[in-house]
Amino acid sequence: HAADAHRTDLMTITRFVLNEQSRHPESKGDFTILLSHIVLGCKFVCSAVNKAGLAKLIGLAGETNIQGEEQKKLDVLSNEVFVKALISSGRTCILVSEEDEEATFVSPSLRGKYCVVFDPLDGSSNIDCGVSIGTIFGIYMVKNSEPTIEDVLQPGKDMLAAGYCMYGSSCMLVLSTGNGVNGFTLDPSLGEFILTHSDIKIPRKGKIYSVNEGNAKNWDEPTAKYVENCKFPKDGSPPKSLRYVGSMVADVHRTMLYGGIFLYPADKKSPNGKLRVLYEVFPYVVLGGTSRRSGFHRQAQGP
Ligand code: AHM
Ligand code: MG
Repeated sequence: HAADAHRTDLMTITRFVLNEQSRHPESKGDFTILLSHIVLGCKFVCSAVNKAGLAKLIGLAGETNIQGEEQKKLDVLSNEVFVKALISSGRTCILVSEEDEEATFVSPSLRGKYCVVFDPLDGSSNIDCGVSIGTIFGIYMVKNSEPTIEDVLQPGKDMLAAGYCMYGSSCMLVLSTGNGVNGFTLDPSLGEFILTHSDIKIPRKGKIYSVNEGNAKNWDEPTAKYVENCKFPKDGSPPKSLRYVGSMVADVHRTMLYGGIFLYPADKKSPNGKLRVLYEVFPYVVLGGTSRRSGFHRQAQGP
């Protein structure tokens, strides 16, 4: 029975990536190994997030990151977990983390061909109150045999793969290798991410807008007008609903599933916008570019 197949023939994320990889006969499995280390990091952070209260992990670690924000213990822990998991995969050469001021160059003996940019625990303002937070990552291929900083200063469209893990009411990992977007939910009893949302497409129309409206006084005119029109539509359509978690991973995840718009516009306070382009925005260029209803797909150049 088909119903039985659903329960007994599980598409784990590893199986899924191995299937994808078989379409690239030249591949040696390096990407699968890298991904399994990212998955380990996500599971570790998920477990730490769930136990945060219990394990007294919450609280300030007394450190400040490059953006001048106070780091929470969970941020520090998540960063360490990902850095160690990525280095030990033996498949990375440069790591760029939101929590580290400088890029990490992996020592030659452990070096591989992938560069990983990531925000280990995004949504820092939501850690202490147990609201959804997440990890965002993007993967580039190193260009030359000797890695340089140029290798991580590549356009978002050149990322080979990107994804995020949301530590929410369930733990979900959403991944794209440039050919569709797929979502996997962690089954805690198995410790495996299982394919639950295949080929995610952003609905063409949505009824939700998502923005920090507390910043409205600093917006420029077009942004203010746009948001005003969400609330008081000129064409007589019903007003949109406002949803704003304040964790980009959660706000964008909802937008991918329900449609609508998420925005963090530049304003007088942050003229370049608040979100950091390399590890908070580019990964979503990959995910968004490949999950549009229009059927637009990035050229599959994946691992
Ligand atoms: P963080 O890296 O310190 O967590 O900041 C990024 C977060 C995003 O997840 C979210 O979209 C945004 O900051 C929320 O900012 P604000 O609190 O200004 O609305
Ligand atoms: Mg962040």
